[in-house]
Amino acid sequence: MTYKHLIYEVEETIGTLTFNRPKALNALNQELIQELGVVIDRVEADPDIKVLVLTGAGNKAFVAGADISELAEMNVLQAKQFSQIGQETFSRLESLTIPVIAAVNGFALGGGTEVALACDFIYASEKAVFGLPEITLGIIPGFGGTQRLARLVGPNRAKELIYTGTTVPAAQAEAYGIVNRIFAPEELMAGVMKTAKAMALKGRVSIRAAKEAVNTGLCADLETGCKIENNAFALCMASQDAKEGTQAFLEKRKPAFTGTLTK
Ligand code: CO8
Repeated sequence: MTYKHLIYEVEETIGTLTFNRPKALNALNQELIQELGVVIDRVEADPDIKVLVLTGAGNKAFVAGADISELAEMNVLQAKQFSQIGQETFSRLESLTIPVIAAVNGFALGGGTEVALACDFIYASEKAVFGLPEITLGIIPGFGGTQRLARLVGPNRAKELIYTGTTVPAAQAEAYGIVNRIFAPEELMAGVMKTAKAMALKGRVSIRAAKEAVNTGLCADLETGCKIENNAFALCMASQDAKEGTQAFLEKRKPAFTGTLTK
């Protein structure tokens, strides 16, 4: 299947989704967000995909935000609906049961930072720039940025960035905890793929359980979070992978995970 604004490729067990509107610095228009939803459907339905990577076409931008030329023409209801569809799509991305890595290769502004924040973590090129500059357009982030950035870096840092619209280079974003690792531009994808492949070899059930425990637990108090972890841990113990992983350790060999539950 081909897309107008995205490229979706699969190599072995790793899917790579490339935002592909380089002339507009990969800005998110309504069609692109709809296509993103279709790719998420595909990833959800494909048990062979173990990790999803997001990146941007060209050497300048990951995503330079929502498409400002479209935004400028929207009335209140259209803008509200676009914000809601974007939020829902990014939440679906966040809720995928496999790891999702943002490979941020350039500008990640507005909706670009927002979609990267919906991924499990961010690896960035030295050239990457992050920020929520919507305030300079007389608006605010509308794809979950006020919520995810505040949860990640704390409310005070998030408010400073959002109220001023300041953009920050990769090194600053790393210091704030937005970015996990920084690479030379030509080494970014190799670094991302190395981590993706390492995660793809792990058990699907335990990866899913770990992601659910962290994500769902973060929305709860510590006691509830620990109960969520406890249930997720017990679920892992029902998997073939738990038997295989522990047995492989005892037999001093590498585990071969299948991602299946026992009956
Ligand atoms: N939307 C549409 N087109 C864009 C966007 C964008 N967000 N960003 C860049 N472009 C286009 C430019 O218009 C230009 O097109 P053209 O060649 O036809 O003139 C082309 O991309 C190249 O851009 P520049 O010439 O501006 O390149 P520079 O290197 O000079 O600057 C920047 C690069 C700094 C990234 C600059 O393009 C810029 O500031 N872009 C806008 C960044 C921004 O403000 N992003 C936030 C957008 S709002 C948003 O994301 C809200 C999300 C929530 C929406 C909720 C739904 C209602």
